[in-house]
Parts: sequence; structure tokens; C-alpha cells
Amino acid sequence: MVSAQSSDPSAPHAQARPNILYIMADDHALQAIGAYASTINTTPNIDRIATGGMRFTNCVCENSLCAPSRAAIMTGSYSCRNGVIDLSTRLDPAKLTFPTLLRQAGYQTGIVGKWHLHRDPSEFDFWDILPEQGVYHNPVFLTPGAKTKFPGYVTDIITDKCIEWLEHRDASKPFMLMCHHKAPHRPWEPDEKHAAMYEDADIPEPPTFNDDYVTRSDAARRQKMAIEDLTKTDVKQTPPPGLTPAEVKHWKYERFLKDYLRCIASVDDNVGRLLDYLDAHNLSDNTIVIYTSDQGFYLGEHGWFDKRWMYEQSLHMPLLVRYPGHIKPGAVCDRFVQNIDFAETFLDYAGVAPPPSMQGMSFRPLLEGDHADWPRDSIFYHYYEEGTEHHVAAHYGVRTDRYKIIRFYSEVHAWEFYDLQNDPHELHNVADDPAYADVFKSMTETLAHVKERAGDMTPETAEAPPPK
Ligand SMILES: [Ca+2]
Repeated sequence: MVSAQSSDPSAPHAQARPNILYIMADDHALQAIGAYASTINTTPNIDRIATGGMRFTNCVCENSLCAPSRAAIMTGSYSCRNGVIDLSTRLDPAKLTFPTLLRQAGYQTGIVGKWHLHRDPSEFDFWDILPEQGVYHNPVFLTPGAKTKFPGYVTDIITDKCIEWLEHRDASKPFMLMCHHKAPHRPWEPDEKHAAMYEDADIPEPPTFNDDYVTRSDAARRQKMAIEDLTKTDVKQTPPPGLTPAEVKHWKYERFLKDYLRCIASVDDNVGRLLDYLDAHNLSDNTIVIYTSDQGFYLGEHGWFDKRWMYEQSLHMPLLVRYPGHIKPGAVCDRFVQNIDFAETFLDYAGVAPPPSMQGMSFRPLLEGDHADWPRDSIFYHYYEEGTEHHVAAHYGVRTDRYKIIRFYSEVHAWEFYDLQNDPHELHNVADDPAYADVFKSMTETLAHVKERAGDMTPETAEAPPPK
């Protein structure tokens, strides 16, 4: 059990274990967070968590898609073990989740907002969730036995509901509250308050905006998630007449990104409301606050929107963690952590032993400043969902601090290999470059090892690696 200073002497038993406030956005890229040196927006409230705690620069998901990442977070296990490999698979209620264990250990548990695992989150004491993706304006919420429409904007309403739950919680118990925003998920509909932000701005294009995919496998050429593929629903208008294709692409990019950033501005305001609530109720010192997103997102990099790929922007998740007195303010950690680690980290702080079904590691030692002994030097990734709207071919791979190897094994059969030190933008696939033959072979061995360790039995259906 962790020791924590009581900030409320009238209820010392409630303070023995920290509260956990877990705030997760949907598709919020690191590139659009001030604390991650965003060049396109500011997020002063989200940044309060970073300045008061730790910013992780290498938190990565194991399957960059909403439902799979959420299932990995809840179960502490890879998609191959928790079963949620794609957007449509239900999380089997028999799979053990960390809120179940926290509840059994005496935590009061709640979840508000996007759930997306195709069953009721009945392991929580309290749940008030959006059906599937939910909508931005006048959203419907589901509670046990009821379906209710609320007037207003989804990000505000989710925060209102979280604050209301905190107000009426049983203060004799520690709490674990998951505040799951819909924003900034497609179709990026801002509220009135932020609708005019960036109106006169020209958001700069990222350096890989016009990636020609020339050294890549066919996977990049057959995808349907290019900026050009954004629909009228996405960008809310028809492009003005007379534009060249390049001008249409830039016009769509600006329309998409400005709405995306406006949605984030509301998330940031509402993160501020929750942090203010903790401050005003003397809860900040004994509450671990997390800000993350279920995965990253492309904001024009490689000419794309959406996620799915093992490339850097969708692989990485933002992760900011604050726990005053336990995490050094303004700390930065570059070690590999994954979404499968979240469950065991929370259990660790609650003094609960992790069950054998969990495959991650508590990163509490990292939070407490011990970075030297962290054993993980590579991460495993597997994206399964092919054939749906965005046509991203199934692939798995491994990333180390310097290299990334990707195996496309189904609709596309190919290897990709990137030297991230010399090619941080992942523009030069060197899978066929003889200069990399030895390290390529070594990385295929690492891949086989981490894949086996994850329990991933996906067969090697494709041909052998290319000759060197
Ligand atoms: Ca998502």
C-alpha cells in the first residue's frame, strides 16, 4: 500500500491510497498538446498536469484503434489475449478488468463518456456512457436501464457528470474515475464558444504532408485515409471552385485541422474545470491525475488523417501523470510504456497484486524517478482491422529506441524497416538496403521474440524476408 499525506484530516482512512482521475481523449495527437511542443495550438490546462508531474515521450499503444486500445487499457493485455482486435468486437465480460479489482479493493469507481466496448461497463459502481461513438451536440447517454438525451455540448456534459459524481461520491473511500471524452474524434464538431478560433490562421503543413510513399510497401498506396479522402461531413463545406488538386488538399487540411483543434480547446477548458475542482476540494495532493488519448492521430503527416498504422504519430499516445509529492514536477520520461501497463500501474498504487491475465508492467518506478532499471527496450504492435473504410492492411511489428520493423502479412505481404535515428520521419524504408542486412535480421528475431511473449499466434503467412 502506498503512503500518502492526508489532505483532509477528518477522513484519514480515505487518504491512505490515492484517488485516480483518469482523463482520456479520443484521437488526441501529441502534436496538438502544448506540453509536447505543439506548433499549432496551446493547451494550458492539459499542460498543468505536465508541469506538475511527468510527461512520457514514448508511451505507445499496441493496436492503434479506439476499441482495441480501450480493451488493452481495461484488461492490461494485448489484443490477441483480450480478444478486441477491431472496432466491432465486444469485450468479453469474462475478461478481468482493473476497475473490477479496484472496486473489490474498496475503491469507488465510475466511468463517464465514451466506452465503445459493446457491453455495459457493469464492473463500475457508476457508469454514464455514450452509446458507441456518441455525438457532439445534444448527446444521448446510457445509464443502467435508461437512455437520456442531454441538451448541450458533449465535452461540457461529460465534465459536468464527472463533477456531479465527485460531489456525491462516498468520501470515506478512495475513488477511481474515468473521464472519457468523445472529442476530438471525427467528425470534429466544435462548440459555439470555440467555433471562430483559428478563423484567420493558416495552419502550417507538416514536413511529410506530400509523402510520395516511393520506398514503401503497397500498403501506403492503397490506404483511404488521405487528406483528399476527407468527406463533406468532415470538412462541412464543398471546396471553392477553381482550385487545383494541391489547393483542394490544403483547403481540406485547414478545414479539418481547425475543427480538430477547436474540439481540443473545449477538452482543454474542461480539463481545467476538473483540476480546479480538485484544487477547490482539497483533493489535488492525494489524487493521481492522468491525461492520455486512446491513440495518436495523423494531422497531415504522410498526407493523412486517422490512425491505425505503426508509424510514429498513431503509435504514440500522449501520457501526462501528476501526483504531487510523489512525482517530480516537470519530469520527462523517454522509456517505453504501453497502454497495457496502465492497469497494473493503477493496481500497484492501490496495493492490489496484478492478476496473471495482465501482460504489462507497473510503471510506478518510472513515475518515482527510477528510470535506470526499467527492463523494456522494445515494444510489440499489431493492427488487425483491414478491409474497412480506411483500407489499412494488417501488420505487426516491433520498435526499439532506434529501429522499427513492420510486417504486412495479409492483404499486403511485405516488410518495412526504418532507422529512426537517421530517418525520424519514416520516409525511407530500408528493408531491402544491404547496408542494414544484419540489423534487419536481428530485428526479425526480436520481433519473433516479442510476438511470442505477447502470446500472438498469428501465422507467418507471407514469404520469407527479402534476400540481402
Ligand atoms: Ca480513438
